[in-house]
Parts: sequence; structure tokens; C-alpha cells
Amino acid sequence: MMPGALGFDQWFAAQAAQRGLDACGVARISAVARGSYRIRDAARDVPAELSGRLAYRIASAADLPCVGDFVAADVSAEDAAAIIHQVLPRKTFLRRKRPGQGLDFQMIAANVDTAFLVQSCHFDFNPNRLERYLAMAGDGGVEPVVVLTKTDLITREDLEHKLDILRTVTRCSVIACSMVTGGGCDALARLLSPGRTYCLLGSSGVGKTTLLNRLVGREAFATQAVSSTGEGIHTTTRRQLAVLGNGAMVIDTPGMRELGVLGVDQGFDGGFEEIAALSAHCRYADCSHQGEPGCAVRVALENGELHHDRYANYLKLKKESEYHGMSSLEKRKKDRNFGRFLKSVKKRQDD
Ligand SMILES: Nc1nc2c(ncn2[C@@H]2O[C@H](COP(=O)(O)OP(=O)(O)O)[C@@H](O)[C@H]2O)c(=O)[nH]1
Ligand SMILES: [Mg+2]
Ligand SMILES: [Zn+2]
Repeated sequence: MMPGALGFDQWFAAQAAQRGLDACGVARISAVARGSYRIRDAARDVPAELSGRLAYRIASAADLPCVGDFVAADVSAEDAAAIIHQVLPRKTFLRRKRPGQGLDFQMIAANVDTAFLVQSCHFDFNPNRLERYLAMAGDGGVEPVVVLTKTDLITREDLEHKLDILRTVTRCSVIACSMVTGGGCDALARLLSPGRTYCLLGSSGVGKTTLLNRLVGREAFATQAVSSTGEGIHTTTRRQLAVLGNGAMVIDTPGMRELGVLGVDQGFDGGFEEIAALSAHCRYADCSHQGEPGCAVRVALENGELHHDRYANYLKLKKESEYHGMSSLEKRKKDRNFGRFLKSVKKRQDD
């Protein structure tokens, strides 16, 4: 890797030199999806897999390469996957605690300079959740910038009100934008400097991939169709690093459903106080508010006290939250799959 290319600065060059690595053999992880990798250097972007030795040495999920990592790799064979031998130390990181896993972390992205904490100012706006993302950025040494999307869906007064709330939560920069009107997009694009790495973080459906496509200048990545609630379902299933025309790099991530930012540790708050208050009047204590008799939430919905979009978003977030409140049995199964994955890599090496 040429010094300066893809964010490979003097700090990383020194890390490589200290380990006796030739800078030519360093590449950057450009995509991760279910244990398969892509790496890129100045010349190309190719599939890659872990060397058997590296797989043997991996003790926890945090040791696995993640998008944005610089790695020592062998890309010599033209037709086979490149082999990743070593992960260079991370300058910064975005990671989350795996629910119920003690001190084990799942890496989201590495070597990010600035994280865009993206919330839609429509249904997704949630200062509590933003605080958790701010903590995640602070923990990993990443500068946060808050991005409020979909300003076209709310009034100017509502936006001002939300910006006031944000000012009580954080002093970092806040950019409000709309991909429909284009408002705020130039301000955001101006933040992106050559050689720096940015990461889009936020719930599914807030417009991260739409934003990235606009920055790239074409429909490079698939976005999702608008659902009846105006939010939607996710389509980004992997973490990927895009290089913009000016040399800035942007990492897109799946939404929090996949990353589980709403884990069991945090519980399900979601900021639905009025629904919580209503549910105290439901006939059944464990009412799911989806058709049980004597449900106070459904009554409020029918007489217009509770807005339908609020209700739909509540159900969506609740479902996401439950997904991460998996039983310990399900979690163990997941861990077994991870163990099996490592074993299969080791086996390939042994064969
Ligand atoms: N009204 C409105 N819709 C938007 C805006 N930005 C994105 N969307 C829509 O929101 C949906 C989700 O966008 P997507 O980029 O896939 O979200 P992601 O899951 O965060 O990557 C898509 O249907 C987009 O067209 C915006 O500024 N205003
Ligand atoms: Mg996306
Ligand atoms: Zn109910």
C-alpha cells in the first residue's frame, strides 16, 4: 500500500514496519458479510479469507478482521482468494458489547475518523438512542457528527424543536438534510476530506444508503422501498467501504436490528412513554397490543388518540428489541455456529 493511500498514514506505516511487514503487502478490508471478506489496495478489490494460522489465534469476535481494518495479506494468486495473515492495530474502532457475552465485543468498523450518527427526524428521532451511539463513538476514539435525515417529512418548527433537544444532548455538529429536497446535502458533502474515513451508523431505514449513493454520485448500493409508515425495511446486509471521487472513504453499515444496538442490556425503551402509560390499562399484563381483548392501546388507536405511525413504529422497534433479547439457548446456538466457522477455517488449513 502506498503511504497515504486509503488512509494508510504514517501511524499505520509505523505499525507495519514494527512488525516487519512490507507496506506493499498491506491492504484494507473493504467488505465483511457473514465471515467472508473483501480487501482492497490501490490496484484492486478482491475476495479474501483468513489464513489458518490467523484463525487459530483468534480468541474472540473482536480479533476478527472488520471493515476498515488494515491487514497483511497475500494477493499473489490471480484466481484464488487473497489470504489475510494479520490484522494491524486499530487506531480507532466502533464496537458494541455482545448482549450477555461478558466482555466480548462485536466490531462494527475500524479506523474510522468520523462517525455519522444518523437518525430520521420523522419516526426514528430518539435522543436516548443517540446517547448510546455517542457513547460508542467516544469509547472508540471516533469523532461524532449527528445527521438528521428526512427533514422533508416534518415542519420547520418541528425541526427547530428537535434541534433544540439535540443541543441539550450533545455539543457535536448536527446536520439536518433531506435526500428529497437536497437540503443540507452540500453541507454534509463538504465535511468529507480526502484520505479520511467516515462511517454511517443508525437504525435501519433512516436513509444511510441513500445518503451514501448521493455522495458516491450514483446508485452504487441498493436501498429499500418506502413502506406504508414511511420508514421501511433494511437492504444493507454487509458492511462495506466506498471510496468517493475525492478520496474520502465512507463505510455503510446495516441498521441496528442487525447490529443489535437495542440489546437486552439496554432493554426496550424506544421512547414510547405514551404507549407504556396506555398499556397499564390493558386487560392482560403481557398484552402485545396486537388484537387481544381489552387492549387500551388499540382503543386509543381507534379513537385517534394514538397516531397509527407511532403504533407501527412501536411494533417495529419492539420486534427488533425482542430479536436481541434471544434466549440463552438461541445465543449458545449462535456461538456454536461461530465455533464451527473457526473450525472450518482451521480444517481447510489442515487438509
Ligand atoms: N422522505 C424521505 N425519504 C428518504 C430520505 N432518505 C431516504 N429516504 C427513503 O428511506 C428509505 C430507506 O432508505 P435507505 O437508504 O435504504 O436506509 P438505510 O437502511 O438507513 O440504509 C428509502 O425508501 C429511501 O428512499 C429523505 O431524505 N426523505
Ligand atoms: Mg442501508
Ligand atoms: Zn394492549
